[in-house]
Amino acid sequence: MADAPYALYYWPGIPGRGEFVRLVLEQAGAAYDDVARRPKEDGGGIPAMMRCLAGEGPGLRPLAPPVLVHGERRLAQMPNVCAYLAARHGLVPSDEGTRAEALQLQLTVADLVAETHDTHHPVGKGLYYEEQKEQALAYARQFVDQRMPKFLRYLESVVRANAAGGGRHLVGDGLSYVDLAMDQVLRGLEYAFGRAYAHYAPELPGLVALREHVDALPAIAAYRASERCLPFDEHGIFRRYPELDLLPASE
Ligand SMILES: N[C@@H](CCC(=O)N[C@@H](CS)C(=O)NCC(=O)O)C(=O)O
Repeated sequence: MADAPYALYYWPGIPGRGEFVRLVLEQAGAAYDDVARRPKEDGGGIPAMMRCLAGEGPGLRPLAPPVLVHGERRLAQMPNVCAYLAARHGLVPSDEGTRAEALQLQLTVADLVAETHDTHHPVGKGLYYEEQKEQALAYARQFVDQRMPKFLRYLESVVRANAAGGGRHLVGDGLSYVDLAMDQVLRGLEYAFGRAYAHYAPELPGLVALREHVDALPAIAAYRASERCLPFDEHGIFRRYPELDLLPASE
């Protein structure tokens, strides 16, 4: 089990929530099979992911991807998967209390991811964006004016409070999976809501510095320069729709 290979199941065409798991694996230097990105003929593709979601294989049946299979375990829920990997690869402090704090922050980041997704799908996940454009504009307005700054200012206060102890990370003394997730969300928000990102960035020096630090980590930089890393586009969670890229209303 300790040496069992990792298999990741996630939609093959988008970074999405799978990317948070990939970043932990890449920073850990762990080998993994990104199953659905392999050709169908090679046992990969969406059919392989659907078989996994249907319960084929070991462990608990998951509701939704990303899913990590490791030996007899099959784990889902992005923060849970990242926390599991981080504990195995030294990407979270070892004491119980700090681990719980790290998970709290990762779940908060996951909430921000979900709300960002809802800016283009506020009515229904099963509908196209084009069927909910009017509601998306209203949702994006409150996201850009209220929710995005609420989350980012909170996370900035967390990194600053932790930095007061001499660090530059969100939790603990060193790099954790939460920092990797934060980096990905900042990049995604800048992609999707470039005008709001530019507006709020000057008041977020701790997060911006953290992002620069994570972006420059050799393993992360090498991954992002590789074909393994998929770019953001208008099929994923962080989508750039010019009509939703609103300038925040002045407060
Ligand atoms: N809370 C879950 C959300 C999982 C989720 O929404 N996955 C998306 C892809 S990013 C999906 O394919 N969902 C299918 C569904 O919910 O039916 C997590 O953090 O992993």
